[in-house]
Amino acid sequence: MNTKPEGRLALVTGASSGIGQAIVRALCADGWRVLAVARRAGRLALLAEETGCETHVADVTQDSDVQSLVGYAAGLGGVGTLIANAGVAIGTEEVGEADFADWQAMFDVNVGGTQRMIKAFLPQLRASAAQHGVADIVAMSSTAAFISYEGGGGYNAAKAGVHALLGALRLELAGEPIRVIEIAPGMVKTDEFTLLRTRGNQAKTDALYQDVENPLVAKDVADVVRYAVSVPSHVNLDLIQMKPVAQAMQYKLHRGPLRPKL
Ligand code: 8X3
Repeated sequence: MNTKPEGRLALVTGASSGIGQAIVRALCADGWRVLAVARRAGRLALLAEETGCETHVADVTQDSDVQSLVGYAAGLGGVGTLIANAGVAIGTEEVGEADFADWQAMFDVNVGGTQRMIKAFLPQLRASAAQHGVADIVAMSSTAAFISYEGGGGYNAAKAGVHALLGALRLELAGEPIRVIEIAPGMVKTDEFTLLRTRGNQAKTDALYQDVENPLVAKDVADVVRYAVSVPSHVNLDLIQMKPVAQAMQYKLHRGPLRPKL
């Protein structure tokens, strides 16, 4: 039997844009109560108007923000599904050139934000698991966690860190009915991710997606998340790697139409 939301609360970080926003939409449509979390209040307000989600402004790199978020979520009955989606890639400099401040910022959001949220919400997740028989931790890594590429060093390291901590967590939670689900997307076309990575260079951003037939979009990833949290509670889709068909791997990106070889 598929796992139903049953009034449980799903918390989504990085909810003001891209994949996070799409996850909020998908889970609300599936009947979840959703708490959308991000730094940008205005965007959260629009999302709440559209979907009926709850919202709370917080920066996952700030302990005090996360603590006030814990209190807010407790007031809503506690979190049963944590979706640690907030992530960022900054810059494309090579290892020998990069400014460590950029790497630090990536580690703070991707690794630190994920760990901080898991640590803060484990008590609520455990309480929800006790009540419903299951709780979920979904975290966004990337194909970049597994395959390095030139100019990706800091992001590769940050996402490899996310993958590594989830592996440890899954072992540490063995024996508890808590699923640890890692989603590792490849090329996803969203409004902000690559633009931020290229420091606002629109031409460079457009060039990346040039002639790629159907890169993944945020909704594709959201649909996988909604599926992963809805499968029967004994099924743990522990690592899901997803890429557009045009991307066999980072280095094998097909530009132009996809055609069968007849
Ligand atoms: C983003 C995927 O291909 O830019 O997480 O590394 S990629």
